[in-house]
Amino acid sequence: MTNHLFHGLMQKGLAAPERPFAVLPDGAVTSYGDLDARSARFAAVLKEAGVVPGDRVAVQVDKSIEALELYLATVRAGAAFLPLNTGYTPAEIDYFLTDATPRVFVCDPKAEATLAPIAEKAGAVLMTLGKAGSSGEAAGTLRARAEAADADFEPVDRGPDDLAAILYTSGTTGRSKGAMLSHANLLSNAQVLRETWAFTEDDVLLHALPIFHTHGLFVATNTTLVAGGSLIFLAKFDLDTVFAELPKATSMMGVPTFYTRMLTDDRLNREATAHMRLFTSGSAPLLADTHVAFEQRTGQRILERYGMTETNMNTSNPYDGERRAGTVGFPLEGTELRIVGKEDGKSVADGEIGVIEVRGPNVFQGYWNMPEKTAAEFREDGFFITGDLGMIDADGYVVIVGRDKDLVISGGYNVYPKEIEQIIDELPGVVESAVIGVPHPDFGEGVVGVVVAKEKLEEAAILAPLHDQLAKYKQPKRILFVDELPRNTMGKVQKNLLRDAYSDLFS
Ligand code: MCA
Ligand code: AMP
Repeated sequence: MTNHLFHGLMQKGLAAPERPFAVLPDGAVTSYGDLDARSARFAAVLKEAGVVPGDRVAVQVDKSIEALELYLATVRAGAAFLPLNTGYTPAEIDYFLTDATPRVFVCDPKAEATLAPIAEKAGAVLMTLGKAGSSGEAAGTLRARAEAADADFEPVDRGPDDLAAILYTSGTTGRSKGAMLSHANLLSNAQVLRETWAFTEDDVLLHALPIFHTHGLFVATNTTLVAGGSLIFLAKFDLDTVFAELPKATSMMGVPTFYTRMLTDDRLNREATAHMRLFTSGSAPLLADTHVAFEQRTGQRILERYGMTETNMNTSNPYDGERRAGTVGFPLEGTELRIVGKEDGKSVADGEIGVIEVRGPNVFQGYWNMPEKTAAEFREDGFFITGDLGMIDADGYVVIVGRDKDLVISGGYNVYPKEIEQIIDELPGVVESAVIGVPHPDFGEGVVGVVVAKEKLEEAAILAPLHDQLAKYKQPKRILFVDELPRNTMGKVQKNLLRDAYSDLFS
């Protein structure tokens, strides 16, 4: 039987099961054969728990090889993988489980007691998955059951259009939307990135990204899998570990904060990076200054690319050829990209700014349970409206100049102001609020709440109630009080004026 994504990703690995798939800093190796056997066992456990093709398996666990095995197991069992940011609070998890109604929810053993009632309410079977090397209760129920399970689980038949994953992305209306990604969406993008970036079985990718988003899970992991390469798998981005492991790597993928942090460290120099084949950056704009500074220090030109949860990767600077700072390069093979006027939706001339729209095998199937939102974000001819503003320069490079959507990107994580404003506006003593992003030396943009209060309030009066409701990265780094918010003649809050007024807040 054929499982489009599983077999596509594992083709090289299954042919060479002894080859390493992932190496941990402590030297522990997971081979492709291990990955195959363990994902089979996990798939068998999922099936025993009642998972049938089309079901969702939601997962909020610390980064580990087992979590990747669970991703492949879910695909193998014919279900859709739904990874959740480990920073999400129980209140946020409640929303996702209620909306997605997964058959199974897997969490960390330490979160089990808190999340059990939420899983029960959503009708999900709760299992736990602990850190590698842990034993007993800390290892979790999933691993314990897997030990007794069959390692010959036959991958469930799934075609290119079947659902492989749902990734939630916050929305400008404040409610998160589940982007439905098919087997073909994920496999085609991994294959095109392997070709574009020349990944082979000799590649060793330094993996320091989280694995609950597109970048760390699909761009980094799937591309390595289709190439039959291997990962140096780090728990998180930490400068000491990155510099210790860099000599063994051939390539690294990061968000701009990785590169600005590396630039603050004297260990970054030509010698430390001379053996590296490729550094890529994405998820947020890489400042041209960072690109230039990195090249001056190392001789390496970072390759910037552009994507979205809904579309996977859309464009990339060339592997061979000029990697132009401040641009995201050219549309990937098979992806069409056009720039249209915001009002009339008609293509604009090259060099003019408009909204970026894309179409291709990489573009998702729609939002889970939200047909109206899906319809609103697609044109009749199948182009997806990204909400990013861009232009095409004289040489065909795509330049992202801003966003038509109200979005802040902090350290590569997306923060939708509406979600935070809705909570702040409900707090006692608050008249209204506007959440903005302003330049931040470490995170690129820092989240700031601008609040109009009825009475004198302290920052803590606004920040404290957010702790239980919002993941840490969404919580404003500062709250500023003003007498009124600037508005245009239509009554719309002029966030650009606020951004200008507070542009130096973190400098
Ligand atoms: C951590 N904090 C943050 C962030 N990360 N605050 C705002 N934005 C963040 N991104 C908080 C911590 O909770 C802590 O708060 C304080 O900031 C300092 O934490 P620190 O130890 O410096 O953070 P860290 O653990 O080192 O994390 C920073 C990081 C991480 C390494 C940049 O955020 C990260 O791995 N980002 C990658 C995100 C990513 O993978 N995005 C891809 C999305 P306190 O001190 O108060 O406790 S996929 C995507 O966008 C698409 C589709 C694409 O194109 O790729
Ligand atoms: P996400 O919600 O995580 O899917 O984030 C997608 C958004 O990240 C895009 O719509 C862009 O606004 C932004 N993004 C991703 N890569 C880049 C890049 N290289 N430059 C600028 N913005 C980017």
